[in-house]
Amino acid sequence: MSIQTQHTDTIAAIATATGGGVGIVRVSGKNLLPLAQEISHKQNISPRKAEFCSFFDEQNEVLDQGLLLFFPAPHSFTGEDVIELHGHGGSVVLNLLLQRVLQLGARMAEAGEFSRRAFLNGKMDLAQAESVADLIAASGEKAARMAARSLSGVFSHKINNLLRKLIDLRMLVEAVMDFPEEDEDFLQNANISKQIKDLKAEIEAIFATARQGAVLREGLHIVLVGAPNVGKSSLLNALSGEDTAIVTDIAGTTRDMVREQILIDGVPVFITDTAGLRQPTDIVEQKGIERGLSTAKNADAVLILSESKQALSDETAQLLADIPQEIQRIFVENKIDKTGEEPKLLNNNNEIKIKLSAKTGAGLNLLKQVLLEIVGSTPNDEGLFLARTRHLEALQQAMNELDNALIYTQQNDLLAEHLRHTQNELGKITGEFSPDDLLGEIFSRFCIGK
Ligand SMILES: Nc1nc2c(ncn2[C@@H]2O[C@H](COP(=O)(O)OP(=O)(O)OP(=O)(O)O)[C@@H](O)[C@H]2O)c(=O)[nH]1
Ligand SMILES: [Mg+2]
Repeated sequence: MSIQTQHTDTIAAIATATGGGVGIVRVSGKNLLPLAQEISHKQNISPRKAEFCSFFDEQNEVLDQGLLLFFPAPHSFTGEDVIELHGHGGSVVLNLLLQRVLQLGARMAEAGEFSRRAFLNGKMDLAQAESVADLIAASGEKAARMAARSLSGVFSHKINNLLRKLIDLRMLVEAVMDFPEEDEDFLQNANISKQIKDLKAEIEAIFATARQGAVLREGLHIVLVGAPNVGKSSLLNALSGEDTAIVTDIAGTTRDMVREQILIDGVPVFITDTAGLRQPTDIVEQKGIERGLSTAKNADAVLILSESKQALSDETAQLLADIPQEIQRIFVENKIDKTGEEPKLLNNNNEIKIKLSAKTGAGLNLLKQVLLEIVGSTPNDEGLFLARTRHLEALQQAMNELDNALIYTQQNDLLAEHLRHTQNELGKITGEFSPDDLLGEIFSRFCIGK
């Protein structure tokens, strides 16, 4: 069934997590006043006003008491009639209330269906709808604040601004195509190339911010690698403040990956400790090392550990050669307490080196600071918004299309075509040009009741 034809029936779901003091059953559909009257036995229900009432079952027995809220269309979250029944939060009583609403003609809402209706009824665009899910799932305070910013339209506003400029440009080009004999030099005079370059620069800036937002949404993934016994597991434990990984002075202690999630300044960071790199002594160790390698290849950053004043092992140098260039490398020289060095952060041509001690904790703050810099998280990150990989891809494609457009500034038909593609790509972010199956995919990842 296509999404467009789905949103005529009445949907209902428990909108709150179970076990709280108050629980909410939410209903959305057309013409819901009779349902509200039936369940509450009240005839006069004022829009958007909390009504204290009893909720009744079909035998006119009281199921629960609470507040009823009625939001007539179009002034509601979904843009349809919405009813909220605020009862007690126990899961049994909430389910009874939900059953009663289903009996009165509603069906169970699918995951994300309320938000999908809000999107389809023009209450919010796709980027905003996605930020609803992100706000609920936010793993840290920063991510939550940024999701709230996206929800309020900061990101969408930037995209719509770009779209407006792009449409102006397309109108110019298409006008010249329609009346070529009148405006031979018109495009030259309008300096189309410069306008395209300016637009691309704007997208680039938004891309940079969006990428930070995407990292914050997903969290920063870092992997600890290095020779046996350099202190990888000790560093994991020091960062997390827990004894998660086993630490011994036996080389080859860690044989499988150990993961831990921490928050640095509200930013979620996922740390993976790996088996020390050396010629494996058995198949278990070999598998452990292989897994570590493949995780490192997909990380946002790898921390390459060595002991202070000692060279990298051959195996570690080999691993470095295998890791894609775009993955940030941070060289950590551990155990400075043994050599008596001071904690230090060195940055030579983007080669970052940190001297620290996992044992005493000296220099750990320098490492945390570097990790936050990778996320681009500055104390003042007001302009940031939460973004998804999907958004980054669309922005990247839009930039590619503008590059193509720049090649064809002398060939109006091809120029027009690439500008049209650019607009399609940007439109995917706000949902203007998103096909049904993509929408289904996006909303199915929401929770029920949202
Ligand atoms: N003095 C000192 N000792 C450390 C420090 N960090 C780790 N160690 C010691 O070094 C030894 C190895 O530490 P681990 O954390 O197990 O090293 P690893 O890199 O995880 O080793 P594998 O799991 O075998 O690859 C242990 O005896 C630790 O106590 C440090 O900063 N200073
Ligand atoms: Mg270890």
